[in-house]
Amino acid sequence: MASQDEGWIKTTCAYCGVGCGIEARPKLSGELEIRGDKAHPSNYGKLCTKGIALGETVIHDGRMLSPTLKTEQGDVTISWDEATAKVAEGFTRTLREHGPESVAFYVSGQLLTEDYYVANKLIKGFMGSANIDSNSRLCMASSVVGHKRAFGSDTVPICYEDLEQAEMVVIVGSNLAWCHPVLFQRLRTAKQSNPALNIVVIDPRRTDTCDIANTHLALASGSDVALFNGLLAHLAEHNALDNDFIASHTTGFDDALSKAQDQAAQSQTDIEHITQLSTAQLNDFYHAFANTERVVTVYSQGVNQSSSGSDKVNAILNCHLASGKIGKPGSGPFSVTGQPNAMGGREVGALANTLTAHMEFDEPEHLRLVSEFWDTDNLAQKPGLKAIEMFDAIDSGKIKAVWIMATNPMVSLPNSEKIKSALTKCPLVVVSDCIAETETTRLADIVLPAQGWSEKSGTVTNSERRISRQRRILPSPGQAKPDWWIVSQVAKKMGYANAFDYQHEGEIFREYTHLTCVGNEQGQRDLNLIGLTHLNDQGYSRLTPQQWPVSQLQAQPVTQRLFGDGRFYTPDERARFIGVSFTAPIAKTDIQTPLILNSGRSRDHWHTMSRTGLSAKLAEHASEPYVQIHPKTAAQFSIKDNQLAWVTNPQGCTLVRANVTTDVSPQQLFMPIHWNETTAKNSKPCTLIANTTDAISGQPEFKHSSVSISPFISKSCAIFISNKTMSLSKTDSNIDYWVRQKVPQGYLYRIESSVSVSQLISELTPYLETQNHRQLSNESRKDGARWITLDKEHVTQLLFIQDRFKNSEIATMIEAFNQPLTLLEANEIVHDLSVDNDLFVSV
Ligand SMILES: Nc1nc2c(c(=O)[nH]1)N[C@H]1C(S)=C(S)[C@@H](COP(=O)(O)OP(=O)(O)OC[C@H]3O[C@@H](n4cnc5c(=O)[nH]c(N)nc54)[C@H](O)[C@@H]3O)O[C@H]1N2
Ligand SMILES: Nc1nc2c(c(=O)[nH]1)N[C@H]1C(S)=C(S)[C@@H](COP(=O)(O)OP(=O)(O)OC[C@H]3O[C@@H](n4cnc5c(=O)[nH]c(N)nc54)[C@H](O)[C@@H]3O)O[C@H]1N2
Ligand code: SF4
Ligand SMILES: [Mo]
Repeated sequence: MASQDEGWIKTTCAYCGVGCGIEARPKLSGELEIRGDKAHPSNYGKLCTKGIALGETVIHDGRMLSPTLKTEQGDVTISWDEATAKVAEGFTRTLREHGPESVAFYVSGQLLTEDYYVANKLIKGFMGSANIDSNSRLCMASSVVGHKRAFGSDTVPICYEDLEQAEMVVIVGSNLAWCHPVLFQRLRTAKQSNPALNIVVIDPRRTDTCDIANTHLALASGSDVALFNGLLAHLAEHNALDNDFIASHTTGFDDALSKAQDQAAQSQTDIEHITQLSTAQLNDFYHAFANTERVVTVYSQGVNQSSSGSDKVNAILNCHLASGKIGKPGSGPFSVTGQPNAMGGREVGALANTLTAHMEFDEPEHLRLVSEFWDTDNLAQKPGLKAIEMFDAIDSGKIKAVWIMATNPMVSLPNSEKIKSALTKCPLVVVSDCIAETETTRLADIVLPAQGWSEKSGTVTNSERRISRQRRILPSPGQAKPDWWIVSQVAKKMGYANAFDYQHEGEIFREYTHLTCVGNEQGQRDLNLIGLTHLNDQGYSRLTPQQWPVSQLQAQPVTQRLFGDGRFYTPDERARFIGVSFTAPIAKTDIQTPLILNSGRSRDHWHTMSRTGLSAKLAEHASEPYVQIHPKTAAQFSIKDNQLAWVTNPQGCTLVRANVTTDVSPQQLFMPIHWNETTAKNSKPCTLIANTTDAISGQPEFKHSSVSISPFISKSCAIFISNKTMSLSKTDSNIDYWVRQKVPQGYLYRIESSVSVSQLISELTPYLETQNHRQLSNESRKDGARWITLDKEHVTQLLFIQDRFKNSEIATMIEAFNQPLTLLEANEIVHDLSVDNDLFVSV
């Protein structure tokens, strides 16, 4: 038996960009024990619910176990050798016949830096195409544009400590409490020890983040540019500018101010009108910002995922530059990253419009340096297509071969039907994932099993630019392989053996650190890892968290903020103000679609639920897809709390549970992004979201679609618990609604229908197991029918059908599930289920 402190392996959380350090230890049961790493400077031992539950999610339910060819006749298992040969042959042929514009990689912030680096090197360096984009396009692209426009580089200047050193923290379009919970805890603790810390939340919705806020500004959706332009004008008008900083370290101030003043001059009333905030609310906020020395502005998807996302970012950066609130302790703009390695992807350059290692396509010298470093004569010379353009090009047939890694675009890209049409038409769709059945793997020609968290090994970079190791802790199931290995095998088979002959992820990391130093001798670029270039395998294996730039390997975590010297990465080393003007979101409401749909995250689920969907504990917080709706709007549209409702627009429709709450404004609805066709019937907000984007960043406007809502009239309900997942298909027309929830030992399905109880019975009973199972049934109840399926001694299925269920009944069923028959017969549970035991018959 291991002692309290033996056997723990240090790694990093699988989820958000806070990048918490975790210690994990395998249990004999195959599960993992998890605890926070007290030595990690992101979290100092703290974890949130998702981090703590990681141990529950390393089960192998639903894992993809071997490379598979998807054919019309069904799935065919193939060897790695065959699979990588087929992928290599497919891409080689497409390149030969149609050129570099006909191929694409669509990758993800959930890849490790080593995976990302190799994928980017293969397509840009050797296939000669820059058609590689990441799901970071949906997430961080507007911030990248904002940073590059203002700073000349994609730099997050801040460190987490700044939140603790600030006197005011402005949180814009971020539900930090749910999405970056450990940072939120750090902020809450800072507020407890310094009650004077002023926290302002700017979000159309009331969220749990408001719990620690002094002020919540529920601005109109999409109006942030007007709000921050008003702030810039206020700073100028009230003598709150840092004129020395503006004069010595910036350019473009006059233009930015005049644009902001134009907005303010058409005047305060205009800003009030656009933002729907009162003069008092605006003035209080402006006054506090102007009169507080140390201010951090945290922002996230409420800013980035907008048709004016890039301008929103620069509107915020303008205010920090104008008041000199940057590069100083407790001060600065802070774009928090979403995925565990969103930052790493930006570093290696796995976006269509950047080259690599913070080098750019529009710098001939960078093209030369990278060609030389990779020893290639086929480096892509110009940017490729951004995610939305890429899927449009797949749909139009221009792109004929795509490789999707670690992302689920059928769920997460806007206009799901269009994505489906594109992937259905595309001659070659390769998908690398850990999970066999995702909406995207269903449309693949070849699927490749990747190692997941706890199996894979490499590095990730968090929101404060800190590089940490993710370490291998468990063996991987079946034939799952690291993503870098899969890409390298394909590269070798395409004829690039020399450039991809990696034996170990540490070699890739070392190569990447060297690349960050190329042409960077005078500190031309911020991203410089020279201090890590000498790491040998053992050093890599033991690597402790390092915040970049790394001039020297640090034994203890050190914290550094950037721009403290007022030097930026533009040619004249000055930051640039960018003049911005408010533009309204693209989707307009009208009589048919009078409401605005906002979408985002729920506390205990992660994206398309491939991992969090495996934890019974995490399923308890929100077990169904929902729509938040204001009581007035609910009354207007005849929708009752907890009733199912159709949310529709001409593009599509979804059916989700109404959650009537004053947290949203009367004009706005909010839907979570997590449920999709593998976990529910018809619940994806992306079905309703158009693929309109910010013109510069290409980031979709996920937070503002126009929709309508109407009640669903339910006549029958069922609760079906099974020890296996079931495929209730989208086409079962009488099952209008189903959603799957993980429960201990099985999966619970909530089902609702507009047909009668008896019709629903005939629809569902075919799903009962009969082979080698015994059934107890009670079909003569007035209000419905009940079945219990037994496998030897245990309940393996429970199916209850009636017109509605109380939550307490569902809780009792969950408890009864997978219990031995003797327990049922002891009557307690049978009694709780209010089933007359005599009525059970064995079949
Ligand atoms: N639990 C959980 N945590 C996660 C994730 C997850 O799936 N689950 N995903 C991770 C990822 S990849 C990301 S990118 C982050 C996202 O983290 P966040 O950006 O914090 O999350 P969201 O819920 O997408 O959106 C944040 C808020 O923006 C608000 N908003 C909408 N429109 C506007 C607007 O016009 N202006 C302003 N100011 N606000 C607006 C929404 O009401 C919402 O509350 O979370 C990360 N953390
Ligand atoms: N409506 C709406 N849509 C949104 C958003 C929104 O706010 N509203 N937010 C957007 C944002 S910010 C983001 S980041 C995206 C996220 O959207 P996605 O990236 O599509 O979501 P995930 O569920 O995280 O998909 C990751 C997939 O990769 C697999 N995977 C996990 N680890 C690995 C690995 O190591 N290797 C491989 N090969 N596979 C792996 C998982 O099983 C899963 O299927 O959604 C975007 N879409
Ligand atoms: S805050 Fe983010 S990184 Fe930290 S434990 Fe939670 S999900 Fe993981
Ligand atoms: Mo994200």
